[in-house]
Amino acid sequence: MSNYRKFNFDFTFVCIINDKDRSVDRIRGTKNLYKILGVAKSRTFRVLWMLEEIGECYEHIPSKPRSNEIKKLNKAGKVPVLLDGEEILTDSSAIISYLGNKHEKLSFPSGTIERARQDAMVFRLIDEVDMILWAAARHSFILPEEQRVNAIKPSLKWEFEKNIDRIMDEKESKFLMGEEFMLPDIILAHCGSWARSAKFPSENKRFNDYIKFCYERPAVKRLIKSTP
Ligand SMILES: N[C@@H](CCC(=O)N[C@@H](CS)C(=O)NCC(=O)O)C(=O)O
Repeated sequence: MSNYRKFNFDFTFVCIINDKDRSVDRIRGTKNLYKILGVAKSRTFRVLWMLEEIGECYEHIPSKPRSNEIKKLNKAGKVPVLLDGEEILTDSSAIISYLGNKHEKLSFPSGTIERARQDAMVFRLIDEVDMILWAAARHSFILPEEQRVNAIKPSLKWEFEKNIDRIMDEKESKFLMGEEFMLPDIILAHCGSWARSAKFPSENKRFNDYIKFCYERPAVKRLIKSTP
């Protein structure tokens, strides 16, 4: 039995978006409606963005990391968490890859060379971009105060910029995987926006133009308007 089946959730706040006719009743009755848990100002944004891009209906429950609601679904207390029926899925990159594969959008089919390159890009972004921002966040407000090392930040900043420069130098087309917007673009553009709000902005002009371009997509505009 999955964890989700064992718990009877009574979500206190449910925000429903991506409902074309705004009918809450219609949405509630929708079979296979995704539920995405996690505050939008977190990696949850990547999943919300993916769901908006692929046009799937979902409920957004803006639970906080480490909240009891989240810990019941993910013992690590981390967001995002996606509920697909009774199945519980964690990790933003794994979730958007799953959605891309399942709905055959924003992702190359598994077993193809293009998909292997897409996966390599996702893992690279996690290693070289996400992990650096996360280390900076941990040493700012996540770790217990006595474990934080402020002096690490200039080094992280330097490494972040170096990695971004290299990724941008290698990017030959409009988007990371070519002329089409694909799921690795969600991860990188989100990291770019996260870096800015973490006062970790890149000075790479091509990168800044790329983030702006990605954030101008209708899917993001809808999200920014409707997420708490
Ligand atoms: N690799 C995971 C990381 C998830 C994660 O660390 N989420 C943060 C918010 S963006 C969190 O919930 N942190 C709470 C904690 O670390 O206790 C993902 O991409 O989803």
